[in-house]
Amino acid sequence: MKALILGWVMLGVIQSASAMNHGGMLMDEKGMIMNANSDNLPRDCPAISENVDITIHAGQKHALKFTGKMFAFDQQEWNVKPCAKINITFINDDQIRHQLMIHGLPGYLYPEGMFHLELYGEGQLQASLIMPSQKKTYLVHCELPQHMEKGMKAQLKVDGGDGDLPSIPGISKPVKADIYPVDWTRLSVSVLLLSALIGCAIPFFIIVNARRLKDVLQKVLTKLNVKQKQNIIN
Ligand SMILES: [Cu+2]
Repeated sequence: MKALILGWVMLGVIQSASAMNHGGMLMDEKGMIMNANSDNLPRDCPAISENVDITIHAGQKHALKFTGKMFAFDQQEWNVKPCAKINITFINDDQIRHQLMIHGLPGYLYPEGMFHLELYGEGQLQASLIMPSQKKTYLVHCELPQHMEKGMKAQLKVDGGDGDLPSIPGISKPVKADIYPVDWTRLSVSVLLLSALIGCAIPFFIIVNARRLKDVLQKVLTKLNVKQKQNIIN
C-alpha cells in the first residue's frame, strides 16, 4: 500500500514538472502558451461581444500557393468584432517548430502586448484571448528566424482593422520585393545568343535535310529488324 501511495506521489511530481505553469505561461514538452486570457475584459470593453472559434494551421504545405515562400499559415487574415473573445486552436502540420504570436495588444492585460502559442513539432494547442474595442489591425506571425520573411505572416483585424500590414502573402505588397537579378557578363550574353541560334537552326536543319534523315532512320530500323530476327533464329 505504501509503495502504491509513493508511486502516486511520484507520478504527480513528474506530471507537474512536465507541464509547468509560471503565471501567464504554460509549458510542456510539446509547446508553450503565453498570456492567454479568457476572463479579463479590456478596460474599454463593458462585455464580451462575441465568441469566435478560429482554427489556425501552420506549415510548409500552406506556403505552396505563394511563389517564393516557404512557411505560411492556412489563412492570412481574420476579422472579429470589437471586444470579441477569440478561442484559438493552433495546429502545427510540420515536424519543425512554429509559433503563433499576436502583437500590439494592451500591455496591462498581455505582458509586452503579446499573445504567444508555440509548438515544437506536429501537434495542437488551444488558448483564448479577448480583443479590445479599438478599430485596429494586429500583426500575427511566427518569430523564428526567417519564418516571417519566408511567408509566416498574417493579420488580425478588429472592427475591419486600420489598414493592411505590408508583406502579408496574397494580401499586401512586400516592403522590399524579392529580386533575382541576372548577372549579365560576356559569358552569359554569349550563352544566351548561342542558345537562341541553336534553337533557330535545329528546325531549319530538320526541314532542309528531311529526306536524308528519313533514309538514315529507315536504315537504322532495318538493321535493328535484321538483328532482332537473327536473335530469334539463334
Ligand atoms: Cu514558424
